[in-house]
Amino acid sequence: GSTTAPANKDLFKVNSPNVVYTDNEIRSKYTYRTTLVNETADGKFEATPKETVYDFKVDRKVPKTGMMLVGWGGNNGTTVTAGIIANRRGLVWETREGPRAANYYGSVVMGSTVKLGTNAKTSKDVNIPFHDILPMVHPNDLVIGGWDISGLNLAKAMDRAAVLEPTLKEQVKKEMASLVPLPSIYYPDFIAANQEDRADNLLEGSKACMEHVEQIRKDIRDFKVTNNLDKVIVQWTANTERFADLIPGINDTAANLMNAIKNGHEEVAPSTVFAVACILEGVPFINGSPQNTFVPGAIELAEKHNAFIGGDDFKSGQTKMKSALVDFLISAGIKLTSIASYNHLGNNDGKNLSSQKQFRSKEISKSNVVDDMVEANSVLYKKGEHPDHTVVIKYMPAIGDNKRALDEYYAEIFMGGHQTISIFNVCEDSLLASPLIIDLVVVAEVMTRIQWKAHSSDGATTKDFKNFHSVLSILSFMLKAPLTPPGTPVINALAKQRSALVNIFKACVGLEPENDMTLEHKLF
Ligand code: NAI
Ligand code: DG6
Repeated sequence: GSTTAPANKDLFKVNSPNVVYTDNEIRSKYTYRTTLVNETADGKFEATPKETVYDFKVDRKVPKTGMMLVGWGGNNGTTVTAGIIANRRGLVWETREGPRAANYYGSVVMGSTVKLGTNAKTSKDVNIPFHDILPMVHPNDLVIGGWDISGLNLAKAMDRAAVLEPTLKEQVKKEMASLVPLPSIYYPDFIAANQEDRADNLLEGSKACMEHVEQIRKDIRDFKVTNNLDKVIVQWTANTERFADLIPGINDTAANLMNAIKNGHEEVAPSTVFAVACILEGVPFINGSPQNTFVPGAIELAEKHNAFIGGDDFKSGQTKMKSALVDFLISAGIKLTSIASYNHLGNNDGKNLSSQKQFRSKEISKSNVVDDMVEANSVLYKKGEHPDHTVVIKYMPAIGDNKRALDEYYAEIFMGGHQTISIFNVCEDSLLASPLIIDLVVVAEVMTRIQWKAHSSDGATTKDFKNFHSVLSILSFMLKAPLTPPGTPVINALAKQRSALVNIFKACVGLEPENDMTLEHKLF
């Protein structure tokens, strides 16, 4: 059954005629202010402020939510599961540096704060946990399940991953051992051949078919019923697949994709079969890997079914730094001219990526992450001009999950000078990715409870509330190659991604975006 967030649990209440709280909903009327620009005949611009009034409606009932992971038995899958169990039980474990307690560091939802406003008496900023902006699922309450082509129970899989301290593993071992991944679909051509020896937990058949789609749908329904859940969110944290070829008549439209699955076409990837199953089941599906799971036909299918999708590829260490640092350099007026990014890692992800086609998927998602920032600065870069950018990944088994990311940023500064920034980033890969898995689930779940209406200029509104677009670009902060609604721009700059996330949530409670002007401290 559902659990209702009682009104008195809310950390704050907005005092405004534009915001109404009922037992079940928060309703806000929000004026969205933008600027429309016209280019004039003499090559100049005319900028016109524009206002659009929206009604937002947020369902306050926080549902009992399940998180199903594809690739549950991998490093991310086992680490996020053990991490949630440890948090739920408030575990403390010994390390050589002393005791450590469970936390959600690295999760924007659980670990960061948002400025609510300025204290009326002291004029100081009042910051609240991100998790309190809107009613949200607490990660401790997530019921976890999923699939893996490897049948090891989660305790053994956690040992295989070699990520967590033995003293922590010991405390979660019993519970982890009771968790066993469901059999999954395995089309060997899509992941590296070196993964074959772990593929022992398989549904029959080695290419796409409707039986696979139906089995995944049934697994989701069964999980929901068994655990008495209101909602399920599915996330792909399985191996990186190769890109699927885009073939007219096969994966270009929703109808063609469905036919391709029915006919067992070899270019339909397992991740796309999972996406299709989730879309048909009305369950949000998020892709944490770089491959093109969301072929055009899958996106169209999601739009048709009003189902939510998000992707691609968790943005955890090197790329997160890049999307902050490049934004800083270019917005500081410094001309970045090259980025060299080297990685070596020794986990199973690295082993899979040692195969050329799978590496290519990752190379693409890691390489396109500065385009928007470069394109936005026509002072530094001519049309079509780009910094050089190279991405290298090597498999080094000995270092396990402790990925090394070495970056050199080379830039041109004042009067022909140069600035070289070298970064040596030791990213404990799965410990950075696991909180992102949580953020993606929590934010995607909130998005299933937000609806909107627009007012036309004469004040009339559309009759019915609508969902946000099927493609949840609001998830971009957590993703390297953000999927956006067809025809809309991709934003990679980290600060902008966070602003979009925070300000959309604030708009839902009728609050203005944080503009950082702090005039109250400047004009008196
Ligand atoms: P992993 O290799 O430890 O885990 C992947 C799991 O997926 C394995 O247990 C494998 O047996 C399973 N698997 C493969 N194909 C499957 C299928 N068709 N159905 C069900 N299970 C399947 O990798 P890890 O480190 O957990 O990463 C998972 C994915 O997340 C990779 O694609 C990786 O590139 C991506 N990623 C990881 C980041 C990180 O920091 N750890 C960051 C960004 C992306
Ligand atoms: C080496 O780059 C392996 C990859 O799977 C990365 O560890 C992962 O994609 C995280 O990438 P980033 O660039 O966000 O650190």
